[in-house]
Amino acid sequence: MRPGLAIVAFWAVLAEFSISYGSYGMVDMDGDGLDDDFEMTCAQRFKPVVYLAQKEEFGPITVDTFLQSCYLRKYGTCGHGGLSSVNISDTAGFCLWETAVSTRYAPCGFKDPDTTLGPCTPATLASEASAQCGGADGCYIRCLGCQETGKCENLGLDQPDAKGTHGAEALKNIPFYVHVFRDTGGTVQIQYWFFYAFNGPTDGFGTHQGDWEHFSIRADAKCLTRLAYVPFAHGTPPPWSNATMGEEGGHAVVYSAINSHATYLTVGTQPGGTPITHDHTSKGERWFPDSLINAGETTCAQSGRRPMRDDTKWVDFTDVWGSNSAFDGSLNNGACDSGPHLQWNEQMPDSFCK
Ligand SMILES: *[C@@H]1O[C@H](CO)[C@@H](O)[C@H](O)[C@H]1NC(C)=O
Ligand SMILES: *[C@@H]1O[C@H](CO)[C@@H](O)[C@H](O)[C@H]1NC(C)=O
Ligand SMILES: [Ca+2]
Ligand SMILES: [Ca+2]
Repeated sequence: MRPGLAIVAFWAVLAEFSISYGSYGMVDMDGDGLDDDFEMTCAQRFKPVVYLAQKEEFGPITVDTFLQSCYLRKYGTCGHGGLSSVNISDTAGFCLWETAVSTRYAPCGFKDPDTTLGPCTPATLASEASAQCGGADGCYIRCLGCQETGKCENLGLDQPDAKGTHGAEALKNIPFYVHVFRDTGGTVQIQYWFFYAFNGPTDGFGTHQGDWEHFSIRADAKCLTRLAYVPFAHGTPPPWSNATMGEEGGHAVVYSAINSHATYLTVGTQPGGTPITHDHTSKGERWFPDSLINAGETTCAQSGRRPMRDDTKWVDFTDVWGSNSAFDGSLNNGACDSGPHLQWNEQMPDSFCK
């Protein structure tokens, strides 16, 4: 190589280095001001051990695998709403499409009022939804193969993908998704997000596709000492606490309730998501993945925060993560329901762009 070329090559390498690495060798792809290696080291240090319930049918799944079974659908002008009240004798354990279509789609002539926009990919889901649906619950994703079959009973409870992953070895390869950011007072908050393909019924309530749950830890600025934690189950979370909890090899132990996957610290009967239901936890399959996926931040133009990589841009998807079609039995009423919203920023301080 001639000397001139060597110099050009040197500058090209240097330019590339400074674009992706910023100053002082720090990599901050999600633009939150924290070194991404620090975020991952921190998340690995405090990752919990999760026990699924004994006889849990609906195990976790990767977002990528789940989205392969999904289509983005735009709501039509009729049949969008749900029933205003839950008639449990109608719906307990049975989310039949015949019932849902006859109650929700009567004003639509009992025809499918919604439009299929196309398949979903992790990288394009959020941008497609925002461009074609306005990003404010103008769409939903229809998953578990219900689009191909045209209809599903019970939101697809019997579809093969609803079962997710089982067995300690296979579960090692199903990551927790993590969200790490600088919290109030210079502390670091680490959120561990657990994703399941299906939420089974709890005493007749809560059947839906797609299920996001999480557990949070707050650590000191250097991420060496745990300061507090909070398990999220339903509704208002309990206060942050550092009370002694179960541990295995220095890792916190949490329990995922059967069907609802709500997170608890103990085994047994737990207060559920409604005044009349109860969650049940027990020590079934152990889920302690080797790798974690740091999905980064949701896009915030003001601060420059953004998803970690192209294939984690799904964090920006603001519509529901499962079918809300009456043709799959969704009554949209809490018993036979649409998928959940991913509340990635719910526990961030208000000063953050949410
Ligand atoms: C609830 O559903 C049952 C069975 O379909 C029906 O007999 C009953 O009248 C319904 N109750 C109300 C309050 O709509
Ligand atoms: C919180 O509990 C953990 C585990 O027992 C302990 O290591 C840590 O020092 C505690 N944090 C504080 C601030 O006391
Ligand atoms: Ca970062
Ligand atoms: Ca982050």
